[in-house]
Amino acid sequence: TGKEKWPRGDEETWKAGLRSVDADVNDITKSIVHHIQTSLARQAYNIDNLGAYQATALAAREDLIINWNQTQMTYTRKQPKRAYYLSLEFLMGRTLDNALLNLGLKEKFETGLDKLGFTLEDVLDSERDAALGNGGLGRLAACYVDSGATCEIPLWGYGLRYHYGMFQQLIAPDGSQLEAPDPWLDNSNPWEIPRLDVTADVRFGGHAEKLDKGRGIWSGGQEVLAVAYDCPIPGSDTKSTNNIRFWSARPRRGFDLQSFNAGDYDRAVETSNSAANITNVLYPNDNHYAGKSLRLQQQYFWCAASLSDIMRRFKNTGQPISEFPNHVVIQLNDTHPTLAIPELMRILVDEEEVPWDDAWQIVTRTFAFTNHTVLPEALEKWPVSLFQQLLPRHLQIIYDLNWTFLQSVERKFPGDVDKMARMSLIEEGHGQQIRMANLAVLGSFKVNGVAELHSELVRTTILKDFVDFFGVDKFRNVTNGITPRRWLDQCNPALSNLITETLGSRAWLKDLYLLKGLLEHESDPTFQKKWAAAKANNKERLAKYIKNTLGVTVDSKAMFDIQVKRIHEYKRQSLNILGVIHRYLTIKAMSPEERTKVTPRVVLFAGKAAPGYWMAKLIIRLIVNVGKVINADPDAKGILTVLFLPDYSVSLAELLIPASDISEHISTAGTEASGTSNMKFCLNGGLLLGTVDGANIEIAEEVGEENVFFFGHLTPAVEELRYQHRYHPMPVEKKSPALAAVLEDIMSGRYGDASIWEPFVNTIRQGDYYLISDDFDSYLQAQKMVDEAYTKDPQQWIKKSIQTTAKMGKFSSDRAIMTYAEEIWNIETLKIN
Ligand code: Z2T
Repeated sequence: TGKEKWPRGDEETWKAGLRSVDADVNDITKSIVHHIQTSLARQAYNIDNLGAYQATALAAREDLIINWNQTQMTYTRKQPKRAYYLSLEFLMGRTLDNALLNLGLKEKFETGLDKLGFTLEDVLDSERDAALGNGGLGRLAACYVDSGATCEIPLWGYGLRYHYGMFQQLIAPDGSQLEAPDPWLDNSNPWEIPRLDVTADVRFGGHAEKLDKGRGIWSGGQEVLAVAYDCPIPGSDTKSTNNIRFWSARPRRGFDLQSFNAGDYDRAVETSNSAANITNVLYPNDNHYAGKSLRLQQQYFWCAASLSDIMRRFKNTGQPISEFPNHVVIQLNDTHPTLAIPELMRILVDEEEVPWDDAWQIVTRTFAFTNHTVLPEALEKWPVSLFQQLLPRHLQIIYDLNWTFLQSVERKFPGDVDKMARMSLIEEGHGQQIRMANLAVLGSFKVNGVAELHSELVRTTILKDFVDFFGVDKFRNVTNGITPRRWLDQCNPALSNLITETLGSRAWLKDLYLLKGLLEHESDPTFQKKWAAAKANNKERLAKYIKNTLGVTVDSKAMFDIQVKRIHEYKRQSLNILGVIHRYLTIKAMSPEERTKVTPRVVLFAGKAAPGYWMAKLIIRLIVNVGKVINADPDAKGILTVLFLPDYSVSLAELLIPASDISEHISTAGTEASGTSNMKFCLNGGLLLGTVDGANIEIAEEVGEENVFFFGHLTPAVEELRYQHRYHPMPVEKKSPALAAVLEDIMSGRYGDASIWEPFVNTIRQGDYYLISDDFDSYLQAQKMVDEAYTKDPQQWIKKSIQTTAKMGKFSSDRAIMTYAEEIWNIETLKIN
């Protein structure tokens, strides 16, 4: 009949069966034991930490799901405008600790587990990271969904359920990076809810036919089934619980029946393998476009499934299609989901029979686009030939859009053929290519960069023509943010408790500007002592981890100097390690008496290199081998330790970040779009050593220039410097004798055969695209200031640390997400009761 009464059966029985969310310790232990017994089929005598984790996760998940249901029901009833965050990466890390904190149940679970003979710490440590992302871009998406739920915004994420996340990094005895797969789903994933009934058919290949009025028909090829897996995202201290819907690829049932009929079983199985392949693995490239066919298939698979899901949900509201942009806004996380633009056109024009121009109106009121880099090697351009093969109908749509678009460019800038060529969606040349950034800008109503400097560079360089054409109002800035729940409360309980005790409540966790209340206490010696004790505690915690994993003893009283991020030439881990060698050579040249005056340092590196990025891997190898030599040298003992910590991850970041005295964010000016680890370190009271780049600039604006250590050339100088390198090269010996000495030391064989390092040394001697030689002396200067500030006036250092944390309010991802909501999405918050 379609309209059945709800609930079926007896309402009172239904109500009595509902589980309440205000559990006490007794309910919690009962629930954990229940899951051990019935979900895991295990018992008291054969349950280990992993089992206890799984049961605890299942118990906590019940509360998440209850809130999730409540939230989704409210959305369905109230039909608010919804925002969708399309991201190929969600770097979630672990979930249990975060879920317990957000639910306000951490203490009760701790007590309950204790009664069952487990420590919460061990249980939390048994969880594997969900590493469905490379670095900054993916972790940003995770912070944004956290803030969306916390700020009570109807925001869903859409992503891919990769079977293998970010590879596991191993360091070989010779110092090289090795990669192992990350089968993160092997222990089963308690945080996902399979929705085997929520599916979409996604077509690849076949042929496209054009009808009249821009309409088309796409048929044939092969269809792949997308299956939904939902992951609840709890807000902090609210019932509001949002969703990330991850798509998994499956061969369609009854698929390729022809092959079965023909008895060609092998071929049938092979094609079904290829369908499931689509969500097999995350591409491990950060800031680099590789152009693999399977990656394009991932992108389309995910865009098509997500849009069909969004369209189905919109249609359930009963609104006419013209209302779509008033109910739906879709944020494109970089150009990866740009195919959603022609796909929505295809759905509207071919399937909903909306006239072409009306459809384009709807599309361009629906999408907004975030750019995350200006590096040319990262800009996606797909060969037209590949589109022709996989997405023939989308290619037609893109050509048709381009035709109209170029005509309007011609009208606005008559005769400017160069401009037309630059703005075209198609790049001509040896084989045409589709410029995804141009398509993303054309199809979006707002475009934003991720920090002030970056957004300005977007407007004045890579998208300048589009600013001239559309007007500057379309091009905005939303400076990135981080969630203070995970990146302070969760990872740094020592400091979080001190802040809460000092400010008198936990309200700062949802209004980070309240941290400025700490300034009142910056000169109070008792408070300063407690502040320093929290840092010392975190350094000891890290030292213990280093002892357990690498067997190396580090002096937790030494200054901890940390650089953790993807290994990339533009991020200049090379500058750091060259500076370390300089420090080592300086120490070697000292008398034993002089050495006693050196400020002891522990220099820590971590980060993954893309498996195909040869130079980045060589830099890792150099760091590891320099560390080996220094750590074994009695002359440096107690004053310099250098370590590369393998397999950087969200969980390792949670251990490292609270333990830093100083962290390094030293990209060539103008290359790091924002950076977000800079924010994490500063929020945890670590000082910043960096270039005038990305969000470093805004951090300095907030915390005060006197509290950061800036060095190096500024963005406007970079172009000219590169020109000089190219046409008027100057030997390193002349530019920086200190750097020349370091390079010579590397080539002396001290860290391994010169032939190993020659290609690296040559990048600096020849071309030096990332301006190592230009910034080296200034970097050493800044490091000297760091040493002096740390040793000469420890109390002043603590004060700087307090001031830094106190002034980081701006960098909450709550502020960022509210800016998206108010200035881009035009969307309102919705309280869940
Ligand atoms: C990425 O992590 C970032 C940019 C990318 O451009 C790709 C990836 Cl995988 C295509 C980073 C930026 O490098 C970093 O500066 C920024 O903070 C982060 O995105 C989030 O916006």
